[in-house]
Formats: sequence, C-alpha cells, structure tokens
Amino acid sequence: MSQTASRTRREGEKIAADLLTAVEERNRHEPEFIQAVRGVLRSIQPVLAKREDLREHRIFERLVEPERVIQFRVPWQDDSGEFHVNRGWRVQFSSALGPYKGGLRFHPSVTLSVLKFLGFEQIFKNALTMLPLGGGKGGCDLDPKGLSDHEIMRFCQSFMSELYRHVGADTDVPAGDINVGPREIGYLFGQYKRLGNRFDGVITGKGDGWGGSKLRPEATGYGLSYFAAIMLEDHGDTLEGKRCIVSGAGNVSQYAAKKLIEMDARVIAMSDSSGYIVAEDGLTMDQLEAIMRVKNEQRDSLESFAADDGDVEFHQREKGSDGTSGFWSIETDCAFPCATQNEVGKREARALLDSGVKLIAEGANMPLDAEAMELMRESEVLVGPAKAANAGGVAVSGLEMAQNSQRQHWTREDVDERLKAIMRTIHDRCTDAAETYEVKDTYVDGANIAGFLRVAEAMKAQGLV
Ligand code: NDP
Ligand code: 2IT
Repeated sequence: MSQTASRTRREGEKIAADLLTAVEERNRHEPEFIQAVRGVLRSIQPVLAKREDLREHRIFERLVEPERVIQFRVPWQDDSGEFHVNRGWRVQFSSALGPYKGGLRFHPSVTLSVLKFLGFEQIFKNALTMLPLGGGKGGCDLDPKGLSDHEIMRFCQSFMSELYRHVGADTDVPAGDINVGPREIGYLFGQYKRLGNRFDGVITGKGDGWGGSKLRPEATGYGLSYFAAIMLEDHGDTLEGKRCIVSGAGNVSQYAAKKLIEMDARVIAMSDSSGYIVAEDGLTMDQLEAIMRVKNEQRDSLESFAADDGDVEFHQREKGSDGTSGFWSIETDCAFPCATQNEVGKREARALLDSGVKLIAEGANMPLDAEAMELMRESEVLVGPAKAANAGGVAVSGLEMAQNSQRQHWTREDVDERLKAIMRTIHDRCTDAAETYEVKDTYVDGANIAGFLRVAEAMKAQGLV
C-alpha cells in the first residue's frame, strides 16, 4: 500500500471511530442500533476519508438521527374479554429518497433499538434498489403466538387506529415483517381505509385482487435465491446440486427454499422456534408445500410437520440455549439465515466454517452478529449482506406502489423479470463500489458504500433538513 493510501486509511478509521463514539454515547441503551451503525461505518471509512464535502454537511451525523420516532399505546381485548396493552412504534428514519418505506414487526423481542437498527439498514437497502424509497420500520412488542383470528384483527385495528394519522401513500408506506403477513396486512389496510375513507397504496403486501402486486409474497425469498445465484455465477459456479440450509420457516425461508429447489439446489434443512428438520437428499417440492400448509394455514410447527412425515429427522430446540448449534453444523455449501437478527454468533459461524460453507446469503436482517461477520471477513466465504440479498421484498413493494399509482396490475412474468433485473443491478452496484473504493469485502462493504453514497448525495442536494 502506498504512503498516501495508508494515510487515507488511517484518516478514515479515525473519522469512523469518532462518529461511532458519538453514536454510542447518545444511544447507550440501543445495542442493536449501535451494532448496525458500526457495521456501516466499518465499510464506508474510505468514503468518509475522501469526501470532505460529506463530512462538512454532517451527512452521517444527520443520518443516524431518525427524522421522527412515533411511540404509542396499543390497547386491545382478548376473546375472554380481558384487557391488554402493548407498545407500538413507527420509526420514520429517512425520507431523502422517497416516502418512508419498511415493514412492521410484531414480536415480543421488539424494542426501539431493534426498530432503529431495522430502519437504519432499510435506508441503505432501499437506496440499493434504485427505486424512490426512503427508510423506516415499525412494530409492536406483541407475542401473537396462540392468538385467535379475531384477537389478531382487533389488535391490528387498534394498532392502525393510532398509526393511520402518520402514514399515507406519499408519506410513509408500511409492509409486513416477522409475524405480519397477508392476514395482518388485510386487517391493517381495512382499518386505515375505514378511518381515512381512502383506498390508496398506503401499505404493501396487499392481497392479489385488492391492490397487491403479483409475486410480493414470494419476492424476498426469490430475490435472495436470485442474488445467491448471481454471486456464484460471478465466481464461475452455480446453485445446481448445492447442499443448502435455510433457517426459519416463515415467509422469507419458504420462498427462498422454493426457488432453490426450482434451481436444482438441495434444501437439506429448515428451522423454526420448535427446532429443525433435516432431509439428507433435500426436501421435495411436495414436502415444502406441506410445510407451507402447516406454517401458514394451521399456524403450527415444524415439529408437527415432522410428526406426519417419516422421511425427515426432527431435532428439538434445546431449552436454555439458542438450540440451533446442531443446525449450523450440518455439512453445507450455501447457508441462508432467514429467521432473525443475531441468529449466527461466533459459535454458529465457527460451526458453519467447519461444515464447509462457501456462500452465505442473508435473508433475515443482520442475522450474523459482529463476531460472526468478522470471522467470515477473514475467510474465503462469499457473504451476501441482508441489505443487498434480501432487498427483493422491498423492491417488489416499490413495484406495488408504482402499480397502485398507475391503477395498473402487472403480470407475474413482468414482475419476476423486473425483480431479477433489480437483483442484478444491486449486485453490480456492490461490485462497482467495492472496486472504486478498493475494499476487500466486495458485497458487505460494496453494499454499504453504494447505499450510503446514493442517500448522501440526495441529502447534500436537499440542504440542511
Ligand atoms: P415470519 O414471521 O414469516 O417468519 C419468521 C421465522 O423465523 C419463523 O419461522 C419463526 O419461527 C422464526 N423466528 C423468528 N424470530 C425468532 C426468534 N427470535 N427465535 C427463533 N426463531 C425465530 O417472518 P419473515 O420471514 O417475514 O421474516 C424473517 C426475517 O426476514 C426477518 O429478519 C425479517 O426482518 C427479514 N425480512 C423479511 C422481509 C419480508 O418481506 N417479509 C423482507 C426482508 C427481510 P416460528 O415459525 O416458530 O414463529
Ligand atoms: O426488511 C424488509 O425489507 C421488509 N420487511 C420489507 C419491507 C417492505 O416495505 O416491503
């Protein structure tokens, strides 16, 4: 490395360290948010060193402060008449590129820190799609497990009774995320429409036939598999015959698995909160369809699926641990963590490396914790980071918004072509940015740099707001 290059690197490290210290001091009780900020800063050091204009405009300092955070009470009544109260939020993080856009999560682990990390990541993910989308996220600390349809409906109506005054087709457009699927989107949209007397594109993931886009349910998982295929193609390889493990058994996992099977990869294992299943020869499409019925219609567990299918092995989640260490030790070529943040720590990452993994594509948001990411950086494993690899979902949400504005409904083939093209563009923007800034980790650093630069230029142009 030349003297100038090493001076620039040191400068970048110092700027990033100072910025991180300030974020840590102002957000002491938000570990997930700090983790996400640290990850982005680690990648964009060369940009910060080179672009004095962005430093003068305090772009990063502004970007880590959400434009607006809304917190509200969600009171609701269960079927036996008992009252309950939950806490709801919407984090409107950045509108530099378009209306705030990002999902809603209902899970007991939801905190403001979790939603700020998700909203922060969403800004760069949405930027990478090249669509006109800002970044946001919302949700609630509800545990919906075991609730009846009527309870879910009343909860969604109460949640939207507060949220509706803050969202709108040109203001903030929520969508689904963990435990918010087509059923919840329907109830949320119904209440928005009733309160505002408006049928507009306020929320994406709507049903086919009442404003939804074809392929939105499949988009995140399909996009993830397309992205993995492009990464491999760029390295002279394909998914054909590859042993794949997919964690989670929800929306993203199901459609990632479906597309992997269609592309002749072998899906050896999937997991959920009950444990994990292993099918040594790879799941068949019939088995996957049965899993989808159990999870989406019966709202039951993989344990229950395995009880009816003699051809898969079931391993129960061990109590008192994250219970998935065995899962990450399965001999594998490609791993798709698609459940939740920090599901892969140092121990799981070591197990994955020992298992022979060559590619990891993140379907969940931030599924690799900082230590796991560091281990991967030191290895030869190709890592497709969440903000690039799982951007297919929000991309098709962006296409749903476009269709709603035009009062049009595109065909499945049309949406699929656009999704493939967007995943290719995201891939190439990562590799181009990595090349321009001469960073080591093509996808992780490239995604952060390309996403950051698009938002930063827009913020600079729009002045001090
Ligand atoms: P779902 O609710 O459909 O599925 C989540 C799956 O992960 C379920 O199988 C669930 O188990 C499991 N899971 C969730 N949290 C935990 C936990 N704390 N411990 C163990 N298992 C857990 O959600 P999605 O598939 O929509 O989302 C999965 C991930 O993908 C999230 O990180 C989300 O942010 C991300 N994502 C989602 C997009 C979308 O369009 N939906 C777009 C981009 C990213 P169980 O079934 O037993 O509850
Ligand atoms: O994390 C994500 O990208 C999502 N949950 C989808 C967001 C969206 O607006 O479609």
